[in-house]
Amino acid sequence: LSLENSLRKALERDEFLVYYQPKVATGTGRIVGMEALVRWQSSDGRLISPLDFIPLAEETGLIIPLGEQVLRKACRDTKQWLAKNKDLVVSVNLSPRQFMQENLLQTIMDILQESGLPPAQLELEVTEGAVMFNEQAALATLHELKEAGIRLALDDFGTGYSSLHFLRKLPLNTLKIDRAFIMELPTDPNSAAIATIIISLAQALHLEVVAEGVENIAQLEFLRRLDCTEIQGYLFSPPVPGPAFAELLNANQ
Ligand code: G
Ligand code: G
Ligand code: MN
Ligand code: NA
Repeated sequence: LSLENSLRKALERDEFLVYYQPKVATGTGRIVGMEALVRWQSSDGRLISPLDFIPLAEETGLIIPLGEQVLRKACRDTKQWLAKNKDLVVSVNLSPRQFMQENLLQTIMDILQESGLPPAQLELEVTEGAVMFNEQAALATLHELKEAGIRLALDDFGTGYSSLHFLRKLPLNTLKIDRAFIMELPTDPNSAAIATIIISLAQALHLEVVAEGVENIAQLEFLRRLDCTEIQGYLFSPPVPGPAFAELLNANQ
């Protein structure tokens, strides 16, 4: 069976799970949101990383139905968890192909309506690559999503084009600093300089800024001194299944 056929079967059998990784306010340690990250639980019970199937899903177009399943599950789960924290925001990754989809806004609005999740509790993570492909269309789509009350984050900032042009043009709420720049903090002077500049750039643009891949206290303290709004990483928690995330929320009251 080819991987493509396996993916089709997996969609029919509902074998995709959504894990959640908390995003935490740097100052208070409070969970302010979480990133939804898909996993494939194959019929033999193995958990397969998105790195091993997202590229093919993107190539074959299967990312469209897969992305809808992820979004639907993430919105349903988050709606339940608002009872524990009414300010929770769930961040969902949008691939370039999903982002170029004709009826994206309507699909998302339908899922929000069906789940009862308010648009302001959903954030979509896009990369510069997705925007580059057709900048005019992308800008129009982002403005529509923003006007519908949905939040927008630029993911993996620093690794792609890192274009100031995009920062000026896109109606963003959040900038996510790629893990590559966090990894060697605070000892590597170049990483420290770059992280410092990205954070002050975000502040000057009135964007929230999330540091990804925070694994230790030294990194946390460096980011706290710079007033980086939020952190995400193994230091606080790896991505976990929904029920485990609900437990993290309970313990974080
Ligand atoms: O969770 P993990 O670190 O294994 O994720 C690996 C990569 O897969 C990350 O780059 C992440 O953005 C991507 N990814 C995870 N879940 C999704 C998803 O639901 N949609 C898309 N498009 N990408 C995802
Ligand atoms: O969408 P994005 O490419 O940003 O995906 C985030 C990826 O980073 C996920 O695959 C997630 O599992 C991974 N990740 C999250 N926190 C950490 C961390 O602290 N260390 C490392 N090495 N990876 C992380
Ligand atoms: Mn992401
Ligand atoms: Na990233």
